[in-house]
Parts: sequence; C-alpha cells; structure tokens
Amino acid sequence: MKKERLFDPALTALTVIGALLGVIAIAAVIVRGPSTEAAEGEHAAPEAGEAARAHISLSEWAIGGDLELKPGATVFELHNDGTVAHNFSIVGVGTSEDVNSGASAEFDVSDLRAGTYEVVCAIAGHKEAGMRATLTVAENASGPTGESHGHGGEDTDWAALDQAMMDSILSFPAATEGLGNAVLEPTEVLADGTKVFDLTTEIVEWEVEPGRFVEAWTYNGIVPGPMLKLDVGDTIQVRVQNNLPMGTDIHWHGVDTPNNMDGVAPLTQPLIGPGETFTYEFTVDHVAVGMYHAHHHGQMQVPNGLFAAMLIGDVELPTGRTISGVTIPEDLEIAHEIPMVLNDAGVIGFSLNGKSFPATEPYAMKQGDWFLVHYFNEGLQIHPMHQHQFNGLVVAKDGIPLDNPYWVDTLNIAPGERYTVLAQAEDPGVWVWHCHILNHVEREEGMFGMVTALIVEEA
Ligand SMILES: [Cu+2]
Repeated sequence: MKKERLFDPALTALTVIGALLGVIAIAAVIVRGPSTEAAEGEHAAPEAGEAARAHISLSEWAIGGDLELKPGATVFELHNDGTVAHNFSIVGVGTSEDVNSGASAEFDVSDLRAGTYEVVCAIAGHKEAGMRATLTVAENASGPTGESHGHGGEDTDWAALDQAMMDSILSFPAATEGLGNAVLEPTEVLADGTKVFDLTTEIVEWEVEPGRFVEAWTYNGIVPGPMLKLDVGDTIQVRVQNNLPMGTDIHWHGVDTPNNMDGVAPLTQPLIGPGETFTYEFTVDHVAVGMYHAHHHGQMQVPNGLFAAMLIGDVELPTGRTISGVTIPEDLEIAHEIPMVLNDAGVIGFSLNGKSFPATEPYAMKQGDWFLVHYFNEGLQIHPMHQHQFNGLVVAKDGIPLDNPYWVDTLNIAPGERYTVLAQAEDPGVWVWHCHILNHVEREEGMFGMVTALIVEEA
C-alpha cells in the first residue's frame, strides 16, 4: 500500500482560490424559508400599572436582547434561539423555567428594582460557556427596544437579509492572522531517542474571524495548539510552562499513558500553578487519533482554546476492499490529510480549527484526489458534519479502525469523539462542508461558524 500523507501548504494558496471563486458561482447552499413564527405584539410604552415587556434571546452561548430596562413590573419574553434547553436567571432575583430549543416562555418579575444584575443561564456549565450578561435597571434606561426575535413581522427587511447572506458567503476565504495545527517539532532529541517537546500555555489575541480578536487560551500561541505527530514506539517528554493566570494540566485524550501521566490534577499529578512547569513523559505504543487538552476547569480552558490534535502512526485503511459496492484502490494515495477540530463555546465559539467562516481554511484539491479527514470534537455540543457531493467512508472511530467501514454524507460527532473519514473529490467545483445544525453556520448577519469548502480543480 502506497500512502503519502502530507499537510499540504498549497491548501493555503488563497490567491489561487480567490481566482477560482471568481469564476465559480457559489450557490446559496443553505436556504431558510421564512420563519413560521408569528409576529410579536406591539411594544408601546406600558400604561401605569401595566408590566413592561422585555425580549430576551437565549442561545449557545449568549444572552441577548433587552438588557437596559426601567424599574417596575416586567415580563421577560424568553426565546430559545439555540439548540439545547436554556433558562434565564437574574442573580439574586429568580430563575425562569427551562425553555426548550425553538420554544418561548414568559418570566414575570413583579418588582424589578433599580440596580445592576448579573444574568446567566443557570443550567450547569452554560454560564461558564458564555451565557452571562449584565442587566441594568435604571429610571433613565432606554427600556425595551420593541424588537422581537425571529422574522415575519411587517418591518422585516427581507432584501437586507438576502444581501447579508450573499455578502458573507462571497467574502470567503478571508485572510486572518494566525493558523492552528502547526506540527510541533521536538526541541531536542535525547541520546536514548526521547523526543523533547516544549509547550507554553498563554493567553494571546486570536483573530477568530476577520477583525474579531479574542483573548484565546493557547498552547504556543495558536488555536488549535501545535499538532503532535508521532510514530508508534516514540518516547516523548513534553515540558509544560504555564503562563496562564490559573493552574492547568494536560490530558492525552485517546492515548494510553501510565496513570501518573494522565493529566488529572490533583489525582495523578499536582496542579501546574501559574509560572510553574511540569514534564510529562511516556512512550506511545499504539496507533492513535487523539487530542491533548486541559483537564482542570476544562469547561472553560478547553473551549477558550487549550486543545490540539495528536496523531500517532497511521490508521489502517481498507485498501482493496469493496464496501457498499465501492472499491477502495489497492494503490490508494492520500493527497491531503486534514485535521478538523470542532469547537462551539468559550471565547472561540463556533469554529473549525479555531476559525469562524469566512476565516476557515478552504481545501484546494485536484479532481480525483483522495483525502483523509480526522474530526475532533473539542466543543460542548454535537455537530453533524455534512460534506456536499462526496460521500465519506468512516474508517476509524476514536482512532480504532473499523472492521466494517461505512459510507456517510453526514456524520454526527459528539464532544470527545474522533472520526477518521476517507473520501475522494470526484467532481470539480466549490463544495461546501459544514455542520448541519443550521444556527451553527448562519445568523442574521450571514454565514459564519462551522463552514468551509473543498475547491476542486478539474483534472
Ligand atoms: Cu454544529
């Protein structure tokens, strides 16, 4: 079996892609019809004794809407624009019922007093993921804006929504500073062959999408962190310098290690405090499609950027086999090996390899190229990843080769899971590739988040 696995620097040839995009019209690939949601009621200033009505939008992971209100009786009209249940809690005042995805609910506060309140989603982990905001209640506040959520009202500017979507799609691919997944080279190789790697944890400015910089928590300043590519049998030392404002540790997810290298402070090691160092050392004795990430306060540190891919050896591919009528060539050559790390929370938010569309990396290929994708879900939610046109053969789950590989066009990937998928770019064109939870890829301002494209050049 002849296999060549390369991370192709040509993938970043943005000029070529830009030229291609100029001649290939991109269809508006995901078209949402008008919402069936009814128009909301009127929002005239409340009469004396009548409760004010404020609109609040809940989603992953944000609380938006009317957050500057006047004191007095207030009915919060909650709408869940997200994909999982959320609630609305005014700290020190009360918490609404849980609101399911797509549903609405009312939360009545009979006496909202002047002051500044923290508002959060009280479902475990959701506040830490970003669902926190400030509610200001003051006599001179603007009060409810009267803007309801959802579309269908008389005032909806449909043409503007059309234009926003067209503009956002045509701005792909957009250049941003910083690129994750760079292969980490050993700092030194010891006399006994041990490969020594250095990782520094630090908070850096990271451009998630054009012009939007966030305070990312990183390994060596990039998101995802540098990729560890190892051979089976390698002994490694990873020296960690912690420059974060809090403690951390590293768990080697999907990789066998001695217990004291598992990275779970304080059970298997001391917490690596700010300014401190810790050295991990172990031998990798099996093929793995793994990832490394913080374990300590993982709900915050991981979505904020402390995650990276880790590939050990090569997953066995079903060359020469016929699966559902399709034969995989004996002499299969992998032209592109693509790590795709999914995230949906923290400061990074909905992203592929630390970037949100249109800053996601396009994949330039020649018609007929085979490509191998490793999906890694480092987020807090599931993501059904859908590749237009080209079916993919799922060849490994969590790095374990499947006895019975299977073809898919959509593959659901849960937090912590890794899937390895083999596919062939059989047809020329621009073929989008995205999460199929539609609000992970589109918003009123247009396309964003977990979308990229294959750009296949005619052979
Ligand atoms: Cu998704």
